[in-house]
Amino acid sequence: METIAAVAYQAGKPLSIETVQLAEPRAGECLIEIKATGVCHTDEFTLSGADPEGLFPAILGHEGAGIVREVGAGVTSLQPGDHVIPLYTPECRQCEYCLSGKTNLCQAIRETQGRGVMPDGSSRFSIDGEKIHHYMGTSTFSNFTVVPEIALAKIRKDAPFDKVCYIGCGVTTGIGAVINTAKVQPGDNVIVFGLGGIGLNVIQGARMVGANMIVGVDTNPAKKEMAEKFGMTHFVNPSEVEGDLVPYLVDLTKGGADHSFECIGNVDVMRDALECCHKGWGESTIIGVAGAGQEINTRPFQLVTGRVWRGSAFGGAKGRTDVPKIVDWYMDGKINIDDLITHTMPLKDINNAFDLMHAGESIRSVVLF
Ligand code: NAD
Ligand code: AHE
Ligand code: ZN
Repeated sequence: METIAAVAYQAGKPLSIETVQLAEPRAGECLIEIKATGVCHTDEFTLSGADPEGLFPAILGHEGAGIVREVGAGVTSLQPGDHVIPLYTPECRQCEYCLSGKTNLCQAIRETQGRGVMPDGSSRFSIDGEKIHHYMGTSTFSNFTVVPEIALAKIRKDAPFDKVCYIGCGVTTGIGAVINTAKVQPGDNVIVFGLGGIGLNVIQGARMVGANMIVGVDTNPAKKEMAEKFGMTHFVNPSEVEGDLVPYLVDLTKGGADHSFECIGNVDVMRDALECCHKGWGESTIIGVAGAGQEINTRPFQLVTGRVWRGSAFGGAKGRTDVPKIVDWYMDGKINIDDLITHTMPLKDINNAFDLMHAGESIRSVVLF
């Protein structure tokens, strides 16, 4: 069949709207009609050329929601008409990782996903016979896409696609990092670096679990108002702090954060996020994704004296199990997604989403098909 998609031909260049050939789903795969997709900073990261796994040409996008239109041989858990959220972190429920009970990082198809192909090593996308790569196993910047069954969370049919698509990455990543990865406790003091589409969901999660101080750090003062609405108690603009940021934050939190979160992808900020943690027990969770060749630094003394450095992917969530529950939280009014979706646009205008992100004007842009 043919579909319309935004194709990334080259790093640093705008996406190109193209008619793309899409092969039918093979065994264990489903054809999905994408109804809406968010644009995450990770899409920008890969498009920029900084992603060591970035491949071109590719169809980016990993924050979608849609409807199963066709299932391949052997698919048992889904049928045409089911509403789904594609998962860049699948949940096969069979691999060593899924069975460990220690991680959400299912490895069943990670290797082929990183090579931009389906589990059998081939791509379903092409233009005039030229292969187009998949991205993160999801490729939601396409009206139709093919996704393995193990990478699809079945969700309730009354959930609006244009809102719950954000659960496909940003919402789950932010709230999940607080609940699943860091396990923030009531009364904890929390510092969040970066108040974008991820950081604001960290703030929302911290408020949900009953954190005490929720300090937000961002170089863009325009983020303050929204962050306060989501539960931020103190705002810090690093450019307005006299002297070093770390001692300022340690002082503000009377000894340091119980938990900090880096939601930017800046390795220097990652260091600050660790070092502003409380001596003896403070834990810093890295969510931001840093470019090829970049490394984090600190004095080992920071760890010797009790601070902990960890990371979180997809908020530690097991997608097929947890995503439908997060959709319920939204439908029950327990979490706010609507206010974070600041812009919507048709696919033909998807490059505007990247412009708005670069300008710091959007939280989440959602493309509607
Ligand atoms: P975003 O662009 O919406 O937000 C980034 C925020 O950081 C902006 O508000 C910006 O003003 C702020 N910022 C930039 N430089 C800063 C600095 N030096 N100090 C303080 N604030 C600064 O991005 P997003 O969609 O929220 O994504 C954030 C990061 O999380 C990205 O690196 C993205 O790739 C990553 N991410 C990781 C996961 C995961 O599973 N680990 C999932 C989604 C996104
Ligand atoms: N390709 C990058 C890694 C990017 C990365 O860390 N991705 C996160 C999700 S970001 C979603 O917005 C993730 O899930 N990581 C775990 C994994 O297995 O990729 C690189 O540096 O190579
Ligand atoms: Zn993302």
